[in-house]
Amino acid sequence: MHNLTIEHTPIIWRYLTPQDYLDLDSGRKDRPVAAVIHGEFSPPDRPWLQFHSHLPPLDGEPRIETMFARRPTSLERHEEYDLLLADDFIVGACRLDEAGGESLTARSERIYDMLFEIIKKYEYPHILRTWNIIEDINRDQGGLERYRQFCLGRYESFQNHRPDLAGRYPAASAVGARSGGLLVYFIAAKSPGTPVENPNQVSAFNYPSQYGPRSPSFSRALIREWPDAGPDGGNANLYISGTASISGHLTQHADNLVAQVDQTIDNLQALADEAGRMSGVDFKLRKSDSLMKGYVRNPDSLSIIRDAVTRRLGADTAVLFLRADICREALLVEIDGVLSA
Ligand code: 3EB
Repeated sequence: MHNLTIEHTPIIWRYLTPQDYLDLDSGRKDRPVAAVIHGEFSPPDRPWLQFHSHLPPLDGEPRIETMFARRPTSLERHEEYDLLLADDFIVGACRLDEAGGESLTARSERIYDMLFEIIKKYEYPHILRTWNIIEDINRDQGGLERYRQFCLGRYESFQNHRPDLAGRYPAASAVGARSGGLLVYFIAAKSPGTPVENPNQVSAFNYPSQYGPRSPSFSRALIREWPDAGPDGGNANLYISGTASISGHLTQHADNLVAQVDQTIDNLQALADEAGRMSGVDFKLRKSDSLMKGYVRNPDSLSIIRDAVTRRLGADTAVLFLRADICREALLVEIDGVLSA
């Protein structure tokens, strides 16, 4: 079905303004595969995945996080999920709203069941990266915080469908929105990546039970080397999970924004170093084609956080700051991203 001369490239990420996004030409060589819309902007349908994150950019300007790849693609729309199929990877977006009496635990298990059924049916068995956006993530419901319910349902689904992935989970982020129900979007591939753990943190899947009845099912980062080089000559992506001011398993610097940023960036650096040690690829945090997202709990803290991040990462690294809740009450900021090398 696909063309015989497929050019493989890494997935390339960009943050676009609405105008640049509207100007995208679907005939270009690097085709858009997915667009995560942050903020209020509703573009017309295009032949790739488009959906809203429910996480508004803190500067008030909508931004479209667009993924490109030099591949033939096709789009499928379903009632509860949309899917973009490329040749050796897919990007999916699964949604469940808050209607009905179902607990978030049950809903989280069901959305992961959906994900596992998709990757089985379409034969993309390796989940590289997930993003989990959870309405009202810190609210207690029926005696258990919704984030902890989410972790419980996700864990059950992993156990039921893919017990082989225990300890080899995808990279992930899990943050809170004010609306939108439950959104899980993901990249899965025909061939695997390499999970990375942070030597300075307890692996999240080994967190003790004080953080909830089941530990979070994610790896701190994941290395993916694609078959051929992208426009800047590199062929590797490092997907870095949501990273915060945690060392060991303990939250650090509960009341100190700048110290939380510093601890977070130390953790990001530790992951880039560890990924480099494992793969021989030189992943750099300070680089113009690194793309980071900063999740900020309190909009009033944006300027302090942004200054602290810029002091460490320099002005070349693109960081998009979004309003989001974070899965531990004392965490004020979390950063994730993708590095290319
Ligand atoms: C942490 O390090 C912060 O449950 O999928 C970060 C990234 C966090 C992913 C998840 C949670 C998740 O524990 C929280």
